Amino acid sequence: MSSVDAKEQATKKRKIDEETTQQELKSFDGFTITKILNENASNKSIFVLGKFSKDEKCKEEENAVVILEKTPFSEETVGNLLSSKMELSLQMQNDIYGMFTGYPDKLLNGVKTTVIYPATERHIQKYTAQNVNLICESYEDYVNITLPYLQSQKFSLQWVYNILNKTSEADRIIFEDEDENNGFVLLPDMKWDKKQLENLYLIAICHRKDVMSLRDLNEKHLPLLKNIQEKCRIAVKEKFNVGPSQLRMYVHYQPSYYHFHVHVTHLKFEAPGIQVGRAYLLSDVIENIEMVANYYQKKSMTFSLRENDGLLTKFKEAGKLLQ
Ligand code: M7G
Repeated sequence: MSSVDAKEQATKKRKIDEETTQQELKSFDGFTITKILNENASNKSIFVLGKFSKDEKCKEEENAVVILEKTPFSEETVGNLLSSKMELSLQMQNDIYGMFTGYPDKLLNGVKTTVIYPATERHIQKYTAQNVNLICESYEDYVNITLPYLQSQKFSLQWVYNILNKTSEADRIIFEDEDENNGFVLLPDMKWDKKQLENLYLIAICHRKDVMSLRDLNEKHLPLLKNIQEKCRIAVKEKFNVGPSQLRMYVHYQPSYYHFHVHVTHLKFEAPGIQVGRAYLLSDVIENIEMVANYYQKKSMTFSLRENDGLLTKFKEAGKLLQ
């Protein structure tokens, strides 16, 4: 067997091992917490670094990042919650005011649990609470600093290719346009548990593999961008009865994953990552390119980078920090 074949087989086996491990995970028995990476009281989430104990099915000594999030209430389930199945324990009573802790039925008490295993150092950095710094990147900086760094460091895109070639999440696809230039797959983002429409979060991933980010877009990509905009609007209206005026469609710069994709969220949802300096409305992107074909090869982009981000170090080394 050639060394390329052996490498391919080892990658395949590793992927199968990883998927088996995730599928067979039934509880956190044997999980040890190494560190709390971040916690957020307002959106009721916690980001934990840990390890699974020695188990044949789990790779010893490999890190796992676990994200726990309490999910919003919904009109459909609140009736079941306020029933005889909910046990109440009185915390305090004063006149007409009572404060209780309610213990709902376990089916109504799910916690959205995301497991990234094995987690790489970049995952750990991504989910660790850190100070952030504002960077102003000219196109020249992009070519000289950002691009070389990304080419050496970027996150694996295996999960994206698994979606595009239907080896993962095929049953979750909401819409697909198979065209190799302008086509894309629309499916629920990992951030959405599909329970409430108010926090609808979908992701449209384009089929073509030659667009890393906003920086690569020019007038040749207008048909792709317009196709995503138009067909996502139709698909979301048909599937979820959420109209275009209730949708926020945007791209991130910098994204975490450098294969072009568009975030599609409910307008009511203050999704993580919609802040200024990160999210760019798809409609603005289209219009900017219509006005100036090479807009994103001219425009300086301002974004924040976390303290431990290697890209920040590169900007610091180049003396490009805002003073
Ligand atoms: P991004 O702008 O590259 O980075 O978006 P962000 O994660 O910092 O926002 C990538 C999007 O893909 C995010 O909204 C993720 O939640 C989503 N995502 C990431 N992974 C690994 C998966 C996955 O395996 N499946 C799905 N459906 N979505 C994912």
